[in-house]
Amino acid sequence: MKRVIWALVAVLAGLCVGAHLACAQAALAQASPDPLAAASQYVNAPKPWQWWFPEAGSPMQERIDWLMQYVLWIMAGVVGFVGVLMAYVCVRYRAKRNPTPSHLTHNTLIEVIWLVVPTILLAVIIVPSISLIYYEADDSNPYMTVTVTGHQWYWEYNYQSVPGLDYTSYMIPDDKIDPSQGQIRRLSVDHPLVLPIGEKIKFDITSGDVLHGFYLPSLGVQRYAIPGTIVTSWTYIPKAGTYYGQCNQICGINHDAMPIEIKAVPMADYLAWTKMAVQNYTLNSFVPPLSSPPAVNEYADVSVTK
Ligand SMILES: [Cu+2]
Repeated sequence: MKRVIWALVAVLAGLCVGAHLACAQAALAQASPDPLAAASQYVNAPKPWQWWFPEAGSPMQERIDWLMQYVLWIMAGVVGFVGVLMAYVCVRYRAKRNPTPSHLTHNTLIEVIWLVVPTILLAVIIVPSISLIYYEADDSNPYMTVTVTGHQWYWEYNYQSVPGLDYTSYMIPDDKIDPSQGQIRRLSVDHPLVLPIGEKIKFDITSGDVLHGFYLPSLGVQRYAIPGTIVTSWTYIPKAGTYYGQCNQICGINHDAMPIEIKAVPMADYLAWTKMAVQNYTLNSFVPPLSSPPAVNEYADVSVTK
């Protein structure tokens, strides 16, 4: 009897493994020939004369947008109310119209109101603020983790769940930008950070030299990259597309030349891309044509030498 049970368990385990493999293969089979093609359908880049936040590309940025407007309207109400009150008092109680001023110094009702109302306002601001801080800090149970290392002046991405996948990402110099390929001056890079959509992705952020800033405005991520320590953050991108960020901690002469480009693609494409990237992107063993930035930043140098 025991043998029969063990045999059944073995058959079931075999079926499970087989099903998993079949799933993985099916996912790979769905991948399009260019694994990054899906990312060009939607481009979340800054627009000329843009003055508002970028379109939110993650739930975190949606919540930041919401909280910003929520607090903004409360502030607008307070400023408006105080402004109108000041104007009224200035006009109504000016010396000409009110030659004998009142000597009243206390009014219990007003004093209670001006303590209680701001307390209520602070309470309705602090509850969603603290809740958002906790939400941002919760990087538990990610699907995958990428170690992001800032260097002078490029980014390095190490995929912890894909052995050997560790590569550098350099800005494409201005004279090599090809707009017909969808490349954007000062934002496009040679090797973007590729992430699957619909999964929680954790970032372990650090630096190899000086302070950098890993800043992804449309995803609501902003963390310092600090030498010798790891600061974490996370994202979840529902929509396939291309998202941009920049180093936002002044880190030296080419600080402006280390943008972040993220290609968010469906899982099947992501898996297909990792296979390709492991073979081609290994750090220090693959020197792509554009991976080395110019020895000096022409623009920065011009301003320095002038
Ligand atoms: Cu930097």
